[in-house]
Amino acid sequence: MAKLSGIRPERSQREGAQNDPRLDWWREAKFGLFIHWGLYAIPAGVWQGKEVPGIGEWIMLHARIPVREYEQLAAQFSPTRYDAREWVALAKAAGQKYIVITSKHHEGFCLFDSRVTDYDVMGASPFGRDILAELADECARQGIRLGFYYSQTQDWHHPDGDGNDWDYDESQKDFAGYIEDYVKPQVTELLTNYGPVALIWFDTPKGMTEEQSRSLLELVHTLQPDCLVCGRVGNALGDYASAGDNMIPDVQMQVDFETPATINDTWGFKWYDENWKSVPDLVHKLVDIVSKGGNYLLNVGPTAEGAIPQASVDRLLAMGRWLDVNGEAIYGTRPGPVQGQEGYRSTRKGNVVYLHVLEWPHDGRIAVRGVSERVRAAAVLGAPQAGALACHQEGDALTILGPGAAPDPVATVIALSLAE
Ligand code: FHN
Repeated sequence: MAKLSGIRPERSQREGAQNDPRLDWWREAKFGLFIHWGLYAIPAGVWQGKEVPGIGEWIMLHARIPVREYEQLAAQFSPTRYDAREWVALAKAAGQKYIVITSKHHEGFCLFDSRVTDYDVMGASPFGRDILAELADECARQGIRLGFYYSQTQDWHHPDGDGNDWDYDESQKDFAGYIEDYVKPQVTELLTNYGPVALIWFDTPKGMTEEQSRSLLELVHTLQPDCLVCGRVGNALGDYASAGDNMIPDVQMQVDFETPATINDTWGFKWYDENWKSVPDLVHKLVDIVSKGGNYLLNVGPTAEGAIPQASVDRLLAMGRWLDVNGEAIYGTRPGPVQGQEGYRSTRKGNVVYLHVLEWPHDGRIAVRGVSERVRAAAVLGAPQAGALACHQEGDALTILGPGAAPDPVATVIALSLAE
């Protein structure tokens, strides 16, 4: 088993966190909703009439937009369609167990009421509603955990934040001062004003020193001991490891990890990005990640008006329908014994191994290796009428005789009950 495949060492899990019970809910959850929302949803991938290549939330950097020009967008930020109740209900219907929203992305604009800056939704936009407060209330009401993404290193608006070299002279920046006097007070606000926070999703640690990463970790744990810190706090200090964007490790991992992923090709809304992943592709990615011991944090990028694009909604709801039938093979499972076999994945809970058949064989003959315990019965999840499937086992080689066509065209799960 590879230890760090697909995960940069500095974004790995800190020692001791693997057995930490504070992660229990997160290990059970498997599937979360990521929300990237900020001023970048207004230009939506276009600046001065030109389509700007790259991910939508990076438009300020990619088009080298001066701070004084970019910050004017705040005056247009009035997302009248924002309805926290709808967003939370969508995540729940999708089978997602936690939500992570950008409180401040690299552009620097804050979606929450911050005393440390006026460049926030209350001080700089006509909207005048604390987006995070509404979401936190709704998450509490509907019973789903909420975490905050916070860009601790890059801040293209703040003169001492990392990344903006078109307005500011990099050599004059006081990055350490920015961490102490801006990042820490804001993280404190996030952990003080919004009730219990499930996790803080730091990002792009870049040049953070070990001491800086550690002090953020400690700050979070001091303010809310149960709040988790994502591996992108840097210096291998996260409570769980963070895989690269859209990266799924090749093999089963020994660390707790999460793959953040786009549903099309952008995180922040870009009106012309129509490269939507298909529902089978998204479900297969979820299964693949879970079978290797990870969580899938799937992103949506709401529009400037506050609507989650319909294409995202449709896909999430379809995933939820698949999970309604097959959720027991996902939530609370650990990686199963069938690993590294094209077209198959496996998860396990107690005495049941769930065999996920991603590509149904034409003759219905399913042959896998790795199940060395005796299989007592095999049945397709959600299809009790299909009854028990015939199985033959020799050593760890298992053959199951299934129907000629896939019982579920998205992905079929066969539950293998093992002898006690
Ligand atoms: O630069 C960001 C990017 O905009 C996005 O937020 C992703 C999400 O994982 N994180 C960074 C790149 O890895």
